[in-house]
Amino acid sequence: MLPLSRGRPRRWQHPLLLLSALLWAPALVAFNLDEEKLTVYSGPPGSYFGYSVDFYIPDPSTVSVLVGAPKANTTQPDIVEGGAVYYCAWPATRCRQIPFDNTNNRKIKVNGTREPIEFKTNQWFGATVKAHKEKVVACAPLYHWRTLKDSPEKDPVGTCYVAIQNFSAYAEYSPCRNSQVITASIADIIANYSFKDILRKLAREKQTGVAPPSYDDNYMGYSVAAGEFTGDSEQGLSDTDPKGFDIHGSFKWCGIHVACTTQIAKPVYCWSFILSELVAGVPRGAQNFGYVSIINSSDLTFIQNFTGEQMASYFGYTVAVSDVNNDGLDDILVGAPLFMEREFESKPKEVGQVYLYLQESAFLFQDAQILTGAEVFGRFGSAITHLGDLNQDGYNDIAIGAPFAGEDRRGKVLIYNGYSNGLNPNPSQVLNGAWASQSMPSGFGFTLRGDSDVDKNDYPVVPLIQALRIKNKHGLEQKTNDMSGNDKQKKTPPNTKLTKNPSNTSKIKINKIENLLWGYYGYHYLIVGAFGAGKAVVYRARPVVTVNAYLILNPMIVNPDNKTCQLPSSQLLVACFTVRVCTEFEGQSISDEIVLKGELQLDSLKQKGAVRRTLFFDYHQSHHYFSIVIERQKQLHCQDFLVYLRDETEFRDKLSPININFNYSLDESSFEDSLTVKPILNYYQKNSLAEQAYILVDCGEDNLCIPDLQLSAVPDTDQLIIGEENCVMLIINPRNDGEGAYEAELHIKIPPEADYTGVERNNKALRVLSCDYKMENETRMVVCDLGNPMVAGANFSTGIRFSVQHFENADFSISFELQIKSSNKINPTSNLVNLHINISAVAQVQIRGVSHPPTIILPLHNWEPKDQPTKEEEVGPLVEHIYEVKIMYVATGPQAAPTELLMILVYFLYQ
Ligand SMILES: *[C@@H]1O[C@H](CO)[C@@H](O)[C@H](O)[C@H]1NC(C)=O
Ligand SMILES: *[C@@H]1O[C@H](CO)[C@@H](O)[C@H](O)[C@H]1NC(C)=O
Ligand SMILES: *[C@@H]1O[C@H](CO)[C@@H](O)[C@H](O)[C@H]1NC(C)=O
Ligand SMILES: *[C@@H]1O[C@H](CO)[C@@H](O)[C@H](O)[C@H]1NC(C)=O
Ligand SMILES: *[C@@H]1O[C@H](CO)[C@@H](O)[C@H](O)[C@H]1NC(C)=O
Ligand SMILES: *[C@@H]1O[C@H](CO)[C@@H](O)[C@H](O)[C@H]1NC(C)=O
Ligand SMILES: *[C@@H]1O[C@H](CO)[C@@H](O)[C@H](O)[C@H]1NC(C)=O
Ligand SMILES: [Ca+2]
Ligand SMILES: [Ca+2]
Ligand SMILES: [Ca+2]
Repeated sequence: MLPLSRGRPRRWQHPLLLLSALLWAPALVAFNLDEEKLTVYSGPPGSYFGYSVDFYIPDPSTVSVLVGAPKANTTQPDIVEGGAVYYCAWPATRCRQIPFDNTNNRKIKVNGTREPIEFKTNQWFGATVKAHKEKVVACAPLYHWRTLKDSPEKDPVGTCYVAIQNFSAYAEYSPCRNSQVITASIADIIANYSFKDILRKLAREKQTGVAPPSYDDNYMGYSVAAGEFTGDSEQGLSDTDPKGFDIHGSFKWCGIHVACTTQIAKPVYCWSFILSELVAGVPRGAQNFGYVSIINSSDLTFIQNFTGEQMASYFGYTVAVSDVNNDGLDDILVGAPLFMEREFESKPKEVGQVYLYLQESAFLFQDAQILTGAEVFGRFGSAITHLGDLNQDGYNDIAIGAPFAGEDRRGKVLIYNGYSNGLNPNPSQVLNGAWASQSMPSGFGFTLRGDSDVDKNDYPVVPLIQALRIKNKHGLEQKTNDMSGNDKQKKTPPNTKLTKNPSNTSKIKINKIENLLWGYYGYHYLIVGAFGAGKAVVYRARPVVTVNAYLILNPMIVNPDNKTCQLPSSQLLVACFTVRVCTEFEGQSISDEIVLKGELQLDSLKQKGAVRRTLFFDYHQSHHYFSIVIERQKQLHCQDFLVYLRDETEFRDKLSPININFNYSLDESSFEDSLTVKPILNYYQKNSLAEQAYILVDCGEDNLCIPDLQLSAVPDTDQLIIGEENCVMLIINPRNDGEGAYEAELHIKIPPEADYTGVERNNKALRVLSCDYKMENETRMVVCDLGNPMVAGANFSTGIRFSVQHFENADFSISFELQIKSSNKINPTSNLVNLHINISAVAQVQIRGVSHPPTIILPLHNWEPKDQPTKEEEVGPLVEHIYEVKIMYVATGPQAAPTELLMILVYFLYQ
């Protein structure tokens, strides 16, 4: 078990937790486990109920839950807190202890007195529990026994019990001596069980090599999972088992793996195909870097290792196997819950990590995809479980526990959806524990168990066959014989009959079919243990409804002059069109009829408060809410809505498309049944769509207006005289040689010397435009309306007047910048016109000059020219000429001041 605290000063924890809570972005949707209809089981206080959990599905019609409570008191006489496993019927919330062992410690006679040979008090029975069909294995890792040496010692060997046939027979199995990972067949354990023979060894037991004592502290096999990593699984589908380990003639081999360490005995129970491999975590191996080994399950030799990247990160504390990218190859997930993130120059933060190794081919894995915990000391990666395809998208999904994360260290479980390239790095859902940390954290998420096993436990096979029978009724090809009931009839695995080539592709297919069937039977569950609070919570997946929706506008281009619809209760004729909404749905485990809440918005891109150009014919609103009842199997369900265009005088924008938006949600009130979980809309499918209608304008066949805007301009004067109050009129000729230009405007940038004074109104040849003065980004502009649209062939002249007088900073000319702009998509602007008007002045110039020094007498006294002068004085003596230029304006007004200019010319005399 991981230490709860690693001696880090406590005062650190609070501020960091607060900080990380701020950084934590919760998933927006709860997809797709139901967080309302939970089943919460409770155990005796202090019993650590929830430390281990598993499903117990003796037949496909019954699902129940097994919960380990390793500190529970039992009926065993004189044993204190021996630990127990509870059977919890589902969906009832009551649990009862399974009587694996009712006995006291066994005793032997030593020198005439009876002494205990074993010690069950505090043995932690129920620390692990695994079930397969009607068989259950649970272990007591801290079980001690008295060595039969001359000087007796208490040796913590751990022990396991198996129960079979609906808890009607029990047997003990206590294999741990020196080997580290042991596998044995349940059939052998039951057959050879003897209450008296404590040191019994099974003939066909398999174990890893005896490790030297220096490896005792490695925690070899602390976590174990099974998967296929050598590419030989299809042989496992054959009906002859080469190793002869199958029981009851089953095509799947079923055994116990017990990992024996100094601390714990953990069963993994059981894997299916004889040739699949074990994956064992060794969190303290490899000099405390931790590693994970793939172990050949037939001879328990090591095939491949993954090593942790950080010391004491507990890499391998958990391992899980799942095919998350649906390529038919099992992938490995490894948790390192104490991993410290070291950001540049900041203190390391213990956030935890999970590594996903995608299998590329036998013995070959991609570099790990890394998921990092979001909360300091959250212990992200303490538990990882395969969930099956929770959301029914064809990819297996994963749950990861962060048992000390969240508010009050309530614990969190994060759901990650698989996809073609691994796991989606953002969780689709975060489950929060309900129990605040008291004397100890509740540990919500310390233990996780998803419903269907990646190691292909064969219980899904029975529903598979039943489902096939059901499908056969619907006329599907009959492909399988009756495989339900007695295992012995299973001469051939039914899986092989589903497809012609029993290769990887068949495996994919089986995976899909299993997932489908699990969904079909509503069997997607997740059990989360919270042993600190003595709770186990069962979540159920909400069936996923995938809606396909279509929005069809008819006609898409609305001619405003085609006024064929008469508005109800008025004589008004309007142009109108139809909005058709069509929907259909897919989804497993849902009723044959669903109800959607639909919402249609007309002209939805217009700002709030702006005029919506279209309205619903029947409601005179631009918004409409309605219900859609869809039946399965029916073709598209369609509904029509008539929409009309307002009168052209009520809006200006004829060019921008009318956006029509449809969005929908599930009408949850239609799911009356309070027992079943409510379906949920597919989170990865957009639940809104939009289409656009266009107002027909004079834009030719293609209904696309391409204007050809031309602009020219001349001033009515070509001279501006400095000092005078100048008046200038620009005679402007805008032209449209193409199709209509929408919201066409003439933009004139005013130079700083000029001011806008108005539009020329007294000249009949010039059109009077409506113009406005505007300030845009410190630029002064005049903007004139050229029409909406500025029709094809428009060609006229207009006069805009300015006064020019501020010459302080003027150059030799001033310039106006003119352009036509429209809102058309193609060719929206005209040529840019830059109009220069010269500034003229008549001036009188005075120049005076002096030289300094006034005279130089040569040759210079004490001076010789240097061949390679390095200093100024070596070039020659300095001579300065100073000129003063005075510009006196002739035509100036009183305000004009003369400008003076000083020029200094510097020479050096040389020879
Ligand atoms: C088990 O019983 C002992 C004594 O009978 C008691 O002290 C202890 O608290 C009990 N433990 C639990 C988990 O109920
Ligand atoms: C049994 O008793 C004898 C003598 O009393 C003693 O020497 C011996 O160590 C005892 N054996 C054990 C196993 O306690
Ligand atoms: C298992 O036993 C319980 C009662 O202990 C009984 O209700 C149930 O029907 C049995 N199941 C089977 C498959 O025999
Ligand atoms: C059962 O146990 C005996 C010894 O107790 C052993 O010789 C025999 O091989 C065992 N049988 C199996 C199937 O393991
Ligand atoms: C994996 O590690 C184990 C234990 O340290 C070692 O015995 C084995 O040789 C390693 N296997 C490989 C393939 O590296
Ligand atoms: C006129 O509008 C009606 C109603 O939307 C439509 O069915 C018809 O096709 C339109 N006619 C033309 C010529 O656009
Ligand atoms: C005003 O300046 C901003 C930022 O420089 C720019 O994005 C914007 O387009 C400018 N507006 C006009 C009308 O030039
Ligand atoms: Ca294999
Ligand atoms: Ca894979
Ligand atoms: Ca999925």
